[in-house]
Amino acid sequence: MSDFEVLFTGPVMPLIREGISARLKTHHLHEIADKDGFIAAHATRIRGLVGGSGHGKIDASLMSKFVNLKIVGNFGVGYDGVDAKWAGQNGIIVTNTPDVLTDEVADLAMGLLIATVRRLPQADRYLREGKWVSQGNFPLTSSLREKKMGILGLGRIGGAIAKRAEAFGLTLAYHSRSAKPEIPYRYYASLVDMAREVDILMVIAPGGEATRGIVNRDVLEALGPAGTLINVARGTLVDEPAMVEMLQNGRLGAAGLDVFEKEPHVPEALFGLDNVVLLPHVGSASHYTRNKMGQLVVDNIVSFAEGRGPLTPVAETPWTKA
Ligand code: NAP
Ligand code: 8YV
Repeated sequence: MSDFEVLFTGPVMPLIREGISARLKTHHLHEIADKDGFIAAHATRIRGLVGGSGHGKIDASLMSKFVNLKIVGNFGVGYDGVDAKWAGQNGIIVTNTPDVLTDEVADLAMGLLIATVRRLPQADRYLREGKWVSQGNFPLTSSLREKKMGILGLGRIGGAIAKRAEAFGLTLAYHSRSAKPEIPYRYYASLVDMAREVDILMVIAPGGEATRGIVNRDVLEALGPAGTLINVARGTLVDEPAMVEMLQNGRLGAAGLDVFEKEPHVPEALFGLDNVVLLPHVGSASHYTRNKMGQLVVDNIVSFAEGRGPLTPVAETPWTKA
């Protein structure tokens, strides 16, 4: 076995644990009671860290404890939990899991959209509570027919959502930092202008400081009482207190949310609202796709440790063969 040692910063799926441990020496920080003692004794031997979106931050203060750190493997395409800028400045590669989850998340986004507009969970509750018998038919709902959807972040997943939405007959527009000339949908340089023009705002841009609160009160006002917000990106993109208040007072029509600012904690005020559909961050959470993501984490770390380079380094930490 090589002298390339890897530290798991939190619990990982067995496929990752076994896949990396079969090739490299591994340690499990979350299973060690005296973490500071372990780091003091072993820090110089650690070349790789593996964590993920749900496993706490991998920030500069953590990475800087490991002077020989070379690679951080992130379980997820979104790597807002890793300080990739600092890693890049300090010669550390960060890898993520793009592409293998794109279709799964796009499917979930469309499912959440339909569930929100056609009120599927509410209809399910209505039936279970015996109201179909006691009160008659479930009230009519809003519709996707003749509707416009604006996509915030027309990247890999946003593009896959757009493909599906076209098949549903939606008229599409998008907002991102730059227009994409090859894309046939209308581009809005201003998010608030797009929100004013559409019925549905689909949020699927990266998290992190650059997008914090980008879906602000003005954007939500522009979307308005008949508007629907779907967020499958990160909770940090939306001004959550403003969103909750506006869903309560009807200034925003409805919301379908897979992500929240302080996961797994969700504002309790949302639980009592009838115009929201809430999911516990399950965009990529199928056995099939999580296995693909896990394998990509393993392949990145092992390929790098064996001198073949990372497979999917993030933009801030490009890799060039020495
Ligand atoms: P991607 O291919 O990098 O696409 C991101 C898009 O966002 C790009 O089109 C980019 O276009 C745009 N963008 C970036 N920064 C922006 C900004 N400041 N303002 C406006 N637009 C901006 O990423 P992806 O693979 O589609 O993934 C997107 C995100 O989805 C991930 O980062 C992750 O947070 C989230 N996600 C959530 C789940 C879930 O379970 N709910 C699962 C997977 C991913 P420009 O460069 O032109 O701005
Ligand atoms: C998470 C995600 O990785 O890929 C992303 O950016 O949000 C998800 O697929 C997943 O929740 C694991 O924490």
